[in-house]
Amino acid sequence: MAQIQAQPAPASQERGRLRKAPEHFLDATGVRTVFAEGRQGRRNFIRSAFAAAMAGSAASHAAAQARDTGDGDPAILNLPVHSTGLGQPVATDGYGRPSQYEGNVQRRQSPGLTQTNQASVSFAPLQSLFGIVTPSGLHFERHHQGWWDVDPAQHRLMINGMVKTSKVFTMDEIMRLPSVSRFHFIECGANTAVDWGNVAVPTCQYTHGMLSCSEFTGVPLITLLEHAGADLKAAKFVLAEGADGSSMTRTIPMSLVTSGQVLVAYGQNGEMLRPENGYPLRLVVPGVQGVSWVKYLRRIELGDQPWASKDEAIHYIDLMPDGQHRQYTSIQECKSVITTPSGGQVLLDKGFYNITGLAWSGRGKVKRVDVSVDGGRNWRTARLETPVLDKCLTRFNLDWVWDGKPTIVQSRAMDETGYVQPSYKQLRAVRGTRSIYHNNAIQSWLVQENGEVKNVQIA
Ligand SMILES: Nc1nc2c(c(=O)[nH]1)N[C@H]1C(S)=C(S)[C@@H](COP(=O)(O)O)O[C@H]1N2
Ligand SMILES: [Mo]
Repeated sequence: MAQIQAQPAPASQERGRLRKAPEHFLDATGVRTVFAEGRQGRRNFIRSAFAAAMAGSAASHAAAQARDTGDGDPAILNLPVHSTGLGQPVATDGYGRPSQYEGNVQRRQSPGLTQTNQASVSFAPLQSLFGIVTPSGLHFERHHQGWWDVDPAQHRLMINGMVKTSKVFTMDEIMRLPSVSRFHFIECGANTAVDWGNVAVPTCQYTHGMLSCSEFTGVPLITLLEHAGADLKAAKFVLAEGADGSSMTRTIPMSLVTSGQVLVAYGQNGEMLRPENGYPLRLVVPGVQGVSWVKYLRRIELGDQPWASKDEAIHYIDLMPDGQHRQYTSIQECKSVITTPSGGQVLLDKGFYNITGLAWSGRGKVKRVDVSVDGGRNWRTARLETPVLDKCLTRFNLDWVWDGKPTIVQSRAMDETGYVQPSYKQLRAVRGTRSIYHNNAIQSWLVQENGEVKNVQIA
């Protein structure tokens, strides 16, 4: 059976692939098969794909037979220590850790990006993740002025501007209010930025890894504004300000707030926010680029026009082909990426593979993802795995039998507004080549004859 290696340090990735035994595939298929012949047909397809893969290689055929009969495979014949000895007692450090064999799954800093002392980025290892939730310890980070572990007892949130009375909340007061929990993605506006100019970025961790998805828990901002007696008729915008040295300030349209979507969040994936993600309080602005998700949130001001703060007048603007800048471009448009096979991975053999990836849209739910395995000539509709949620990562999967020849794999997402993810050609026709932010073009991965997967761009 063909397996996939990840580079660098392939061991853990390979183990991950081996966990998917054939029967497991069959059990997990279910709900949304796109094959006209239905579930049974798909079973047959997978079975014959495996048979083809086995027939393809005499060596792997022998190995598979040895595994099936237990004949000669020491991993079957010899009882390991963990089957005969006494295991560990309950973990005593009070907070669990991943397996020692998963040490390669880490957020990483891009070797290609200039790191100033504390203005930094780490990327989430998308190629190693399953489902849609990013484990908190692997959430990407973007700090304009370093991160802090802020004492919640000292932390305050002030609400001022167009309100009856300015109000200051303690964390205890905020956490007594009615809360909601919602799954949303957060994507830095600069995700995939380097690919505007070139394709030197080797892996999907670095091309798309300023993207994460969590269950956030907190209080809708509108609840706090009502407490302060906000003038919801006159106020058109809120300004959100962080308590770190970057003086992060962002204007957010009131319509997003009154719809109840914007949260003042303290929870992430069932526990308090991590310090690097804004502990004890951050703004959650679903669908909007990461920079507006102000961390260490300390102040909300209501006003009737945008503030044009440094983070929206000088930074986070897009240079257009006509020499003008686009400003206040906050929504993250529909986008997707195949995470396996992706740059840096190696397909060890021809045969069956589960193509898998992530799709998302700042305008709502993902409606459809099409996948091409021939450089964009033909497209097949992938299975969207449940749940498919509003402004949230959506996992897609597609069965594929690789014939061993060089080819290009791509995914193209569509959201519920009918918007379709553009090609680089379409994107550059409108936006030129000198933007940094909001690159949502279709990603192409070249699978080479030796199985190595590379980042390429198709005009
Ligand atoms: N206070 C504060 N908030 C901030 C930032 C920051 O540097 N300081 N960085 C912003 C940017 S540019 C992004 S992309 C997201 C990153 O969130 P994360 O570090 O939790 O992934 O936080 C935003 N909020
Ligand atoms: Mo960002």
